[in-house]
Amino acid sequence: MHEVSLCRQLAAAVARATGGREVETVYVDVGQLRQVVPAAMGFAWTFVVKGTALEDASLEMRTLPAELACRACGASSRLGSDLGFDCRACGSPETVLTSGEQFVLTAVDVRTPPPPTTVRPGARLTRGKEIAMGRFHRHDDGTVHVHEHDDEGHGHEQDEHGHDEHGHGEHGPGTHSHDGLPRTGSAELDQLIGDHSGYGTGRERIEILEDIYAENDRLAAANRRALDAAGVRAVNLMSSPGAGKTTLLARTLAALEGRLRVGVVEGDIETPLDAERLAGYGAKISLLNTGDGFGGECHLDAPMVATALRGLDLSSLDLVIIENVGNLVCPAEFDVGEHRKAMVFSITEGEDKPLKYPVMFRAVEAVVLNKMDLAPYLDFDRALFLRNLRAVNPDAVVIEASARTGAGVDAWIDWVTQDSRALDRITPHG
Ligand SMILES: Nc1nc2c(ncn2[C@@H]2O[C@H](COP(=O)(O)OP(=O)(O)OP(=O)(O)O)[C@@H](O)[C@H]2O)c(=O)[nH]1
Ligand SMILES: [Zn+2]
Ligand SMILES: [Zn+2]
Ligand SMILES: [Zn+2]
Ligand SMILES: [Zn+2]
Repeated sequence: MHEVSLCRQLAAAVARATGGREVETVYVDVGQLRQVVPAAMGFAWTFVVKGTALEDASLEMRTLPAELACRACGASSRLGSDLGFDCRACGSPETVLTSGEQFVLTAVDVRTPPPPTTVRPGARLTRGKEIAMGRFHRHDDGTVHVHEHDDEGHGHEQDEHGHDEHGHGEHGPGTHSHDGLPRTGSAELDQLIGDHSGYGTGRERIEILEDIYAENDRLAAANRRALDAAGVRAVNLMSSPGAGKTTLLARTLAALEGRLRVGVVEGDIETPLDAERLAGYGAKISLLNTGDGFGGECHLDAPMVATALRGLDLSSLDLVIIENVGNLVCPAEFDVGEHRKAMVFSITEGEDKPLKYPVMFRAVEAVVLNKMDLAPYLDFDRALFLRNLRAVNPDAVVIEASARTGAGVDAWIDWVTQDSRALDRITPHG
């Protein structure tokens, strides 16, 4: 499940940011186009943190709507439920996404340790090591004092309980009560009424703003540098399960054998089956079983591909094709260091898929419309599919093919080899 993988990365980021402190709440902002289901996210979080130091940490997720800015008229608008990317104001397709793809760890609440020294309740200190939110905390004026706030947490930044109004800067020991009870004039009684007596731990909010994809993107850039240094072009090939990636790759390798030095990164959840189907064409295959130490991911990410690339001698290759895990959701979200993304779409999948999986269909430069040999037996509406595709991706190259019969595969081979340095060694087709 997509959410499990995201929660794993999130948990790692939280652990990095909090250094083993006890975490109460994790706050994330998730863009609408990340296609994260809040309930599934909550379930995945519970599953991922079970038995870890984050076991008791709860997850607060906020969904941010997708927003478009129009290059033609300047208007900004929200993506509608139909997920069309045209400007709502003027209808222009020249829009850029300004929000909706975030996945950001914004903050965590951690438990703060009890105050290091015994502090007389209500005592006014001038120095505090910790900006804490709880009984022992510091205010903007630098005052540190100890008193009880309601246990459900409060934000001094948001001024939820109105410190400004009651002026912590001015008051002396034991002269205020947060719960609105009248002062008795007796410091001792005020202490009791206001329950300023405890020295429990408090809560501190740590602002983080870490893009969960940032770590992946750094490694993707490193992969790309390694490929570039070796003069190798890389294509990330994606699709839903069974659309025909491996069948198309087998034909591709057969056609390029002896003409272009090809390496394949084969991403598969559990089995070596796809890799075995690609053996015998002279290509180097690096198998990545994502169930193998990577926790059964539903996509390839940059660290996995970095591992796989180490299994290929890049200096002896011209082109690397990465067969991603069959999945229309998250593979598109992870830059693995490729130069171009393409997808195989089987005409058995239904014309509505571009609208249901816009992130995938937007991410690619080429769509292979596969299993065209089945067209006579299906009621696939090609024009409707193309209309839906154009609504989310006006520029993608569409290649109609049958990986089974080989029809149209030449056009795909032209596309996939088009900027490989050894292109001049390829004899023209036909
Ligand atoms: N009729 C027809 N069947 C095809 C075509 N391409 C692939 N298939 C069949 O579709 C099934 C899945 O093909 P694969 O190549 O394994 O698909 P895949 O995308 O690699 O699948 P995963 O790696 O499991 O996601 C196989 O039975 C193929 O023989 C095609 O053009 N026409
Ligand atoms: Zn507009
Ligand atoms: Zn206070
Ligand atoms: Zn496959
Ligand atoms: Zn995934």
